[in-house]
Amino acid sequence: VAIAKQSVTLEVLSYHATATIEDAQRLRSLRVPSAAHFRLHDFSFDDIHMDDDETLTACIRMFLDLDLVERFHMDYEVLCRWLLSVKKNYRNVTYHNWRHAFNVAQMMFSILTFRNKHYMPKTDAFVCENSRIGCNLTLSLVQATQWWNVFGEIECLALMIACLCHDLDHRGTNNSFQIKASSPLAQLYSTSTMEHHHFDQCLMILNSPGNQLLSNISSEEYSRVLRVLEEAILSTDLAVYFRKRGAFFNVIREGACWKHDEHRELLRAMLMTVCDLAAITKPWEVEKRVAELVSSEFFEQGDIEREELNITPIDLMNREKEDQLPLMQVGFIDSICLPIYEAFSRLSPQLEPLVDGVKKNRAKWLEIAAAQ
Ligand code: 5BB
Ligand code: ZN
Repeated sequence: VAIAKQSVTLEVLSYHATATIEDAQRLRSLRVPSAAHFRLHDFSFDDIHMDDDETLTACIRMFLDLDLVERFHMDYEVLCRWLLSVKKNYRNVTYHNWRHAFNVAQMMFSILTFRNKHYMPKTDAFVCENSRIGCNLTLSLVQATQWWNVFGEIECLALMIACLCHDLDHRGTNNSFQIKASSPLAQLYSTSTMEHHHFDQCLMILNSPGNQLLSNISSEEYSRVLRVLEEAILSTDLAVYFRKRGAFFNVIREGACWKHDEHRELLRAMLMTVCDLAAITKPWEVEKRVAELVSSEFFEQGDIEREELNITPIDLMNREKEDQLPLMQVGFIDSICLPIYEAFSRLSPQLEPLVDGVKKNRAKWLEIAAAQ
């Protein structure tokens, strides 16, 4: 078993290529426009009009504005090369490609950096008032400022890397496909198969010469970043979301205190889902376009299942059942999306636009379903 596993590991892990120094130097020479120029703080952000260079300089802008480059002594050229390598290790699949990863990172950035309406810059300590579980710890600025201050620099760094890397080397097929096809990946990891692979790919890039973004931080901080990073990427498995969300809703109901590691860990996991699914919160034109990409990728998996595995795909992946899409989206919204966006909007009223967006899209999908 050990030897079989070793050869599967080699087969899976041997493929990967990083960006060239020349490409890194070219990116390094590009001007980096402001966050305002790219509208990186907008929840309704859309990347459709951006070229690939712009997506890369926008990533640099997010890292600069979060102060990650300064704080973690990142070499600017290494940052450029790392970003290019991450992009390069996304495949040209219909939905789970670089553009998806970039959009997830932008949503994380906009959530980490929005400002509270009642921000009071002169006060730097608040009692943890929203806790009804007897937490008397003093929280710095939590009540008054953004989520950035809840997590701190280390966790923000890990979350941003996680967003950019969370679907690395996705093949456009889901976990159950890996199992059904008994792919090498499924032999390696029996649960959260793809997510484990995304994390492996992320580590491989971070360890590649010229791409070692975290080489200038202490070993204690490095271990912590990797732990948070792994949890965050594994949390993008919807099965993990279903497993953890009950505990998260309980914590919110009973009074969360973000000084508690376990509460913050749940919060980070749920936040990854919020960002991963954020297309469902976007203006209708964006949501419609993205849903078509998601749907096409599902159908393409269905085609492979028919042709290569000789099985009839489930309705979700069966292009003959295309007319079910609008009602599936309503089901997706009701069972998966609305509960989590509503929970976050109760934690931060500034996130209410996300819930409004989901509700508007729900009405649109229902309208289409009714007209059929
Ligand atoms: C989601 C869980 N899945 C295991 C079974 C299907 N469901 S669903 O019924 O909630 C569903 C979700 C059905 C259809 C869907 O899209 C049709 C275009 C979706 C859906 N999922 N719609 C979306 O707009 C988005 Br965004 C998503 C998330 C897509 C990524 C999910 C990848 C999971 C791989 C295991
Ligand atoms: Zn994703």
